[in-house]
Amino acid sequence: MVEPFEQPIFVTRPLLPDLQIVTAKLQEIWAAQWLSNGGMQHQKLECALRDRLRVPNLTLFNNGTTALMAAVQTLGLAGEVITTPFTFVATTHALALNGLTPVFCDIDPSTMNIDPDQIESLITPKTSAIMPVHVYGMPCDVEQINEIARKHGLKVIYDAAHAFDSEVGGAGIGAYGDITMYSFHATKTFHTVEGGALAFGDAALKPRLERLKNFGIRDEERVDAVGFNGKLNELQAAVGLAVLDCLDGELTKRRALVDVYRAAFDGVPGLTLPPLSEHSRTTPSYFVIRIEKELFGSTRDDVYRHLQGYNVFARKYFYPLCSDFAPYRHLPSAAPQRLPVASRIARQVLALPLYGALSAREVERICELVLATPLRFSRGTERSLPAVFVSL
Ligand code: T4K
Repeated sequence: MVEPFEQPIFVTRPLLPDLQIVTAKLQEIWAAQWLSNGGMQHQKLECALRDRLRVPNLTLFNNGTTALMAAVQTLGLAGEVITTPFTFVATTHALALNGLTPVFCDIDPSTMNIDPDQIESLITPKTSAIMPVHVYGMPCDVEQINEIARKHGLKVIYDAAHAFDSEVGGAGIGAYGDITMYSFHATKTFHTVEGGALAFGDAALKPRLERLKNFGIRDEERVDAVGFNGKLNELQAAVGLAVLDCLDGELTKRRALVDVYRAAFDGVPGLTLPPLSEHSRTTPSYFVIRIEKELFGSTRDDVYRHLQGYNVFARKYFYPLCSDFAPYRHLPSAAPQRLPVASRIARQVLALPLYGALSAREVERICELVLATPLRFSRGTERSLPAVFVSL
């Protein structure tokens, strides 16, 4: 019998560095009397992240959404951009807010990323770019996407909001595409409270991006682009430096918890676990299972509600699909019959709690609750718990 958790267990919790380390950095900021507009902490973080992410060029932003918008603007995209409906809505908004038409492409049933085999059929004379997302930190098929883009003369902007630590073929994920966006929101594995960055190969983009995020200002007397305020401030950059120092420990803990989940759910009929790949590395941003009622005996929503009854707040990332939201559902590419895989998977996904401060024992309890759901919500689907729980 599993007792409800005394404190709520959320899908994630921010990585909080030792407060004394943050305070010491705040003292440096106070001494410098420099709070924003590319100060010392900002410069240090930009260099540290460029090294850590192994990318040639990087520029910081105040969040991932403004970073994506700047990427779209600096590449001068127009017309249509092929993207995935299975993402957080900021991906789609970054296109629409810039007057672009998102064209939704169905997803791969295994990786849940944009299905590269379907991209070419969506290309029209109006297509200017592809915007794939490394969903849950799992790399897209970057080689095939790059090949399609090269063949058709399209730009590629990757949304790597979840993919800070992801790699393909030993290279950091930011090495692919024209521009890669990272989000450093508090809920991300690496964060600056709110923040983001763009990584890119072409060094000529850097001054343009820096102008865009600083109101388009060239110098004290010239403004030569319609820019906005996308700057990361010194306090947040300082938090980022402190978070970066403890990130490896967090990643190790999260990967160990992923193993606990995998061991508990391995072979359970109706539960699909995130795929494993020998050629790429996934950031442990989320642990997302897929639940098929016909085999598992309960729906995703049954499990979601059951967990809530025990003070566990899993999330249905990414349901509904972006193509189902009011601003986008009128688009021809948003029709559910054109997105059969994404439509099915969006009803099955459940992101379970994953963060370093959770203990293995807590994850085991969450697994037990997931597996016990049919006993509570459905009749005739009872099954015994795996051996790992016999001692609980
Ligand atoms: N592209 C993709 C693929 C993205 O996933 C995102 C953001 C973006 C682009 C845009 O990047 P940013 O502009 O945000 O940098 C959260 C985040 O707010 C959002 O950043 C993130 N994706 C999205 C997937 O998740 P919500 O509405 O689910 O957040 P919320 O407030 O419900 O938080 C989730 C859980 O985290 C809470 O249940 C408790 C916990 N939490 C949250 C915060 C903020 C904490 O424990 N402490 C905290 O401070 O969107």
